Amino acid sequence: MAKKPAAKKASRKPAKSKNPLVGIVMGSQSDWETMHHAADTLKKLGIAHEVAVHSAHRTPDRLVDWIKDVEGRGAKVFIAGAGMAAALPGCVAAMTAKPVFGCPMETRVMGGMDSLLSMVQMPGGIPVGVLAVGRAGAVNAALLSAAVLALGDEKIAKAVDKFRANQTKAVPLTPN
Ligand code: RP5
Repeated sequence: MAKKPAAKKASRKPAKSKNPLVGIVMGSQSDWETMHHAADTLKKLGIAHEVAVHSAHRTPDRLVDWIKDVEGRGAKVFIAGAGMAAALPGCVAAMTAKPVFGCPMETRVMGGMDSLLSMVQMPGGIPVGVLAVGRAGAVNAALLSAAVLALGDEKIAKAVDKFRANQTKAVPLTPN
């Protein structure tokens, strides 16, 4: 009988980017299905970023270490995706004064309402900018990060303008 190929193990070695401007973190591998849209959008805009999985509940120490490390390497904005209790963006915001955008994951039991309400109810003083549940929120978190960076970076500003112009051009006048 043919041997089954061994299941791919989750990477234990973090893939460090050289000079990431945006740090994308998610609470679980299961969030990547949605969060890759944030990374894809930053890639389209040519913005250096780093992607990591660190959970506020399951790997809190690792999360703290990563935030300090990636900020030290130049990250100016953070995007955090999480579902259910969704504490991750709030935890990131507690540890950095940089802008933090939260992406609520769609969930099986409550459709993402749990993630959204949990994420948006930050105590005054520690802000998290929360986007829409699911894919649209992940894309918009990247675009909002780009808009923040564009304030001080002409190249990124041009890339954002180009993205918006192409998006406008792609909207048909009539349905197919
Ligand atoms: C959260 O719990 C994660 O962000 C994820 O959305 C959710 C479920 O995690 P898994 O059980 O799929 O790993 O912390």
